[in-house]
Amino acid sequence: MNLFSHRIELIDHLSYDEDELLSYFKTSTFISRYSFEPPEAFLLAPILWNDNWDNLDNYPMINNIVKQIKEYKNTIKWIDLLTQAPGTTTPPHIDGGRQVALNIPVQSEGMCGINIYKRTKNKGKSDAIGSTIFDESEVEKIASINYKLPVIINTAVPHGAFNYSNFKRKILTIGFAPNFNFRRIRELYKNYGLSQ
Ligand SMILES: O=C(O)CCC(=O)C(=O)O
Ligand SMILES: [Fe+2]
Repeated sequence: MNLFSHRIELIDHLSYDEDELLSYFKTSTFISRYSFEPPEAFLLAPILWNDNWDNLDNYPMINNIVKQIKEYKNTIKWIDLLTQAPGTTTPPHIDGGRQVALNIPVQSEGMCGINIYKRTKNKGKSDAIGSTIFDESEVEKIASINYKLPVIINTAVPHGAFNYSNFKRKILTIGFAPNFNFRRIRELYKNYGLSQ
């Protein structure tokens, strides 16, 4: 068991076309549902909210990806296109509305990825979408992970994104329903195959 096995896990057998995913970022309207500073540093364009599966008809490659995930209609609740501005970080936070996410890098050049922090008893501050935001000084960083392949991430413990490159960073982020935690989703993946 490696040090981060309860925080992040590589998902190495999904198949998808990156260029097609990239094209969705051009057509979507970006709405920031985060209160990170500056707010435009980290934009989430919602594709699927609360099981509104009809929306996916407009995004065939995303449809193709979710169909590779076992029991997707029971487990997946949110799908967002996330764009992070060059030279920005997001503060340490715990996600609102989900405990675990499958993040697929779509455009990820150079030094960008996530920071992982120790658990904390600190209460942090709530933001507009129910995430809990911490000051950097309230938490201890344990790792920076520059990931270029799909991963599942434990978003119920403090984490934050960084993009020290000169390019926009773009990821597809698939949020599981809040009753599924990282361990459960990882077990689905390890024991039965997250994909079907
Ligand atoms: O940008 C990332 O890789 C992680 C972003 C994040 O905070 C999340 O997916 O919950
Ligand atoms: Fe997050």
